[in-house]
Amino acid sequence: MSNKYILLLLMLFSVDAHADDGYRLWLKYDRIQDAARRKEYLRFAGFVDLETPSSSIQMAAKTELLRGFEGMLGAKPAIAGRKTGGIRLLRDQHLPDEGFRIELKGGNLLVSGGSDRGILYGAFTLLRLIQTGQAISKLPISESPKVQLRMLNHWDNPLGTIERGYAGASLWKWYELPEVIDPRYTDYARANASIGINAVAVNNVNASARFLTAEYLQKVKALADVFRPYGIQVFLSINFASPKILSGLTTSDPLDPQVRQWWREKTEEVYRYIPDFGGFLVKANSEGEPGPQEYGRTHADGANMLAEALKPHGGRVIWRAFVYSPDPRGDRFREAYNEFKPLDGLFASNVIVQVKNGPIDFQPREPFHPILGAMPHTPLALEFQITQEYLGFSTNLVYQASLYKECLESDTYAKGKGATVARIVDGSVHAYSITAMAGVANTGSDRNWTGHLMSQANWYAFGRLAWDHTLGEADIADEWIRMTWTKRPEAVAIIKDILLKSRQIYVDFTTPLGLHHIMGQGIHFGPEPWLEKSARPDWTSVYYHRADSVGLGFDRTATGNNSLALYRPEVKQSWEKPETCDLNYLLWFHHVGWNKRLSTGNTLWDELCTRYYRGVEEVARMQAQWARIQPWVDAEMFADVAGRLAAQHREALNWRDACVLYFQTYSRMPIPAPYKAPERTLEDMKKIVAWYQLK
Ligand code: BDP
Repeated sequence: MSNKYILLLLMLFSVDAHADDGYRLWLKYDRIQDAARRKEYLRFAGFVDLETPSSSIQMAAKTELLRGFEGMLGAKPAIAGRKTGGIRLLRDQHLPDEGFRIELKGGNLLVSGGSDRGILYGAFTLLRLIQTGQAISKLPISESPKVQLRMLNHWDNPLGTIERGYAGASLWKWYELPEVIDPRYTDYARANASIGINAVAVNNVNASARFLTAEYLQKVKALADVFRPYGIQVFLSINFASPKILSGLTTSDPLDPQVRQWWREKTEEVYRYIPDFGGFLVKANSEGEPGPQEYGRTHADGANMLAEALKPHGGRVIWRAFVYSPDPRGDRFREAYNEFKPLDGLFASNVIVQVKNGPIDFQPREPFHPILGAMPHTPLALEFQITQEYLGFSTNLVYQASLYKECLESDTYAKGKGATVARIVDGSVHAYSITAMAGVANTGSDRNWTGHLMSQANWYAFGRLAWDHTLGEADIADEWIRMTWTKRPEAVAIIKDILLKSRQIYVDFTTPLGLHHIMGQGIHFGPEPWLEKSARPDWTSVYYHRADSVGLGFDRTATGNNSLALYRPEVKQSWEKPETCDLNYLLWFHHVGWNKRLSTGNTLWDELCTRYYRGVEEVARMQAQWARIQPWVDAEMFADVAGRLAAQHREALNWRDACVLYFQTYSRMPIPAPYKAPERTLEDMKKIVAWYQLK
């Protein structure tokens, strides 16, 4: 090979070495540029000492510290026999179980934890301090999680597809497992541990019974073995009809002795493979999944049967409240409430009921679920969606910490003022014995994990808020940007600004003023407000927006179906009158006349149009802002986001034109100045949306 070629190859490699594909997430550990800061931490780069070298979790903490120190400080702590100038990892029984403290002591950095997990979280926190450029004078720091189970729910199927996944195929390569262990499983576990996630359900809630076969349990065991050193417990979603499907029993009735015996034995088998198995996640009697109601039994009967089988092993049942009856005449808004509220107090002590943040289904904006605060005797877990099923898949930039915080800070008034959703979920309002927060994962086999690079922020923010719901969305964004993109202040400010407004922008160009469930049927992408036929009325759009010649919106007050009455009087009162109802929720609860003047001074029609148009303009503004950060961030990552923003702009225009043209057929009013009527017709838009759905 000639020298010229060698030079060319070298050049190619060096370009490659700088290009970033996002694989490393927020755990980049690139060299710290600030020399003073580097020096501060270099003082402790001598060694990492473990209290218990045989502990695999402590070892994982050490490995991570070595990796981080080498990357960020250019020093691998490995000096044997030194007493000062290093890091010591230690257990301290006075600390809360998963809590930690980081302090300077005896010339060392001391990371103590209430348990090995606590140590691990302390180690990752120390690395975050260095990564985000914090001074060592910030120490000491003590933290402990507010919620016990901080969990990801993967909706992954045995054949490698992901229900509502937009970042490639499943991370879990079931065909290769248990023999082949993809190193990516470890990187996945590291990322989770770095934000305090300590539990994962690896398979879809629409569960294949296959996951409980010996063949699959061996595969799941292989994953559990990789996750264990990172403090992550594995759960499985189960199919309630498994006794029938797998063993040919004639029934799956939870009160049938044979069925109960089947679950006891199956559970014992699971624990033989995975001694620290977390438990079962269950979707039952919902959207066609089997469940106890088929046998005239209740959700509590079903959950308690599983709870009994899990109890001797310390396992838990997470029973989902996302149910709606096959009878489509009621309002789905009330279904979970109607079915679960009467069961309050009837669940076994190792059952937790998992509730979606809103009463319908992960819409871009929902009022908090009315059951939150209404079950004082049953621990309730909160389920958020991290994957962007209703938030534009992986072409739309939506920072969901804003959505999570809005829900967490909503006041349920369960015990008077201050009973926020966060305080219901962390157990402080009703003294729940188990507490949990789950996020439906957005990870997949895409090299950058989440499809949209900016969606990594949602995984990150979910974990941070599950750890500590009092953190602010801006502070979380700040940390994430510094670790993922750049520390350059101008660029941090721009990216943060984009993140913080992105969710409202998405709401504006899709479902402003409390519109909901008007997206494309089935795929849940793009607009389809005209949808009027489906298998059930509550799967259409017209069911939810109720547009007519008079106005728009779903009257859920006393003059309508009165679902609003499910909330405490204080909450109800705040949304009861269209004049005083928060505009964000207006059309969730009211049918409002097109000419009704809103608090903005505009009529409903003008305000609706304004928001659709403004939403599109704001996407263009995000594009312009993004263009300004180019000099300061990785070129490959920059270009990827720029491309997705352009796609988002195209999609936002589709939403705007489809919705204003469609609603105009009812309002019969012109598009208000200064906006111009769409150049496309409603028929054009229907064709485009049909194409979206490959119909
Ligand atoms: C809906 C999804 C569906 C899920 C369901 C659930 O469209 O794919 O199975 O939620 O949460 O939003 O069970």
